[in-house]
Amino acid sequence: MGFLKFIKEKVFGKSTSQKEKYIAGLDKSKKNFSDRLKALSSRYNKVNEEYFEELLEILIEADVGIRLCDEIIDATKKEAMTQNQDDPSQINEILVDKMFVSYASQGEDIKTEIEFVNNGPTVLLVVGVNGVGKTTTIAKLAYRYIKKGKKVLLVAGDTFRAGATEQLTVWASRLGCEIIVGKENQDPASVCYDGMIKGKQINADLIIVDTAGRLQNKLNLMNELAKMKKVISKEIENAPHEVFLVIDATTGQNGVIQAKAFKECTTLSGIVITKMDGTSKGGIILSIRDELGVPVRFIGLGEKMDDLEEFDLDQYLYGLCIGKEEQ
Ligand SMILES: Nc1nc2c(ncn2[C@@H]2O[C@H](COP(=O)(O)OP(=O)(O)OP(=O)(O)O)[C@@H](O)[C@H]2O)c(=O)[nH]1
Ligand SMILES: [Mg+2]
Repeated sequence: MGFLKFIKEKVFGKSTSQKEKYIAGLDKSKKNFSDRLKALSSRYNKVNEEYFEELLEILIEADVGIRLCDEIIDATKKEAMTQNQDDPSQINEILVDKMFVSYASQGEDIKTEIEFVNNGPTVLLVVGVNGVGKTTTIAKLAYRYIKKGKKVLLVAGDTFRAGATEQLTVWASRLGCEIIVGKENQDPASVCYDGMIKGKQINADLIIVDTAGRLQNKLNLMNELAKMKKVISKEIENAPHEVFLVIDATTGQNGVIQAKAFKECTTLSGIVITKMDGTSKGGIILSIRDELGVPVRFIGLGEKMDDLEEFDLDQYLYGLCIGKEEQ
């Protein structure tokens, strides 16, 4: 069975609303990737070295990342030799299969949802550079877990950017959840402290802490995050339980560089990739996973509150490689 058929069958039994979101959100990426693969295979009768060079180019332009691109192409060539295959469309299927394997072989951490602790609030710290979509993602996550019956408290730890607190406050009132805010320029760690106290007092299930997106220098960032974490863990044992780094998919390989810098500053338990709907370079997900080894937990597929989906490799490959035309 061809790999695309295999993906179709796997996705068949999954949530259709999720499938539609993935298809719509990955439409631009699909045009830049799978439509180009198809166009390429129609220009060749048999594959040759030049064909593989063009394949490599398509992968690179999808932002898969050079190291991983080479690895995928090498594996595709090897498999083609083993199968004695030179039909271009079959080679394209082998390529997609190798992309799947490259992601799946990074480890069995299929966990995407936040894991709640048994007693007391679970704390999630959300970090990332300016404008990547942290605050929006926090609102989306709060919406998701409120819908699941969890009591959520937001903590506006970004006290530096004018308007940041207001933005989160607007979301909190729309979501109908509580929020702890600080004064302008108040030490974010002290806002965290207030947040933890409040979370325990109201028996929150989930406390989500927003942070400022400044990355002037690594030492500064490291110190600030360490201070926030220290205050949080002093009030709530083993907290923060999760630290999510938010990356904007439209920033391409720059996002990967940012991610590496953050990983050096603090322990990350997951990555959220936002604005997938706004990029044609959906291969960024594979690249991030390859270079960081941190699992992608959620992806943002639009600006609305429910435009956040847990990351699902099958749905992702379906959206990237098949899309709406062939449903
Ligand atoms: N299309 C699209 N837009 C998004 C997505 N996520 C966030 N945005 C938009 O990105 C912009 C920035 O989002 P914010 O949530 O304010 O980003 P931030 O990281 O909190 O920014 P700072 O607080 O300035 O560091 C907003 O206009 C959001 O609507 C997404 O998944 N898709
Ligand atoms: Mg923000």
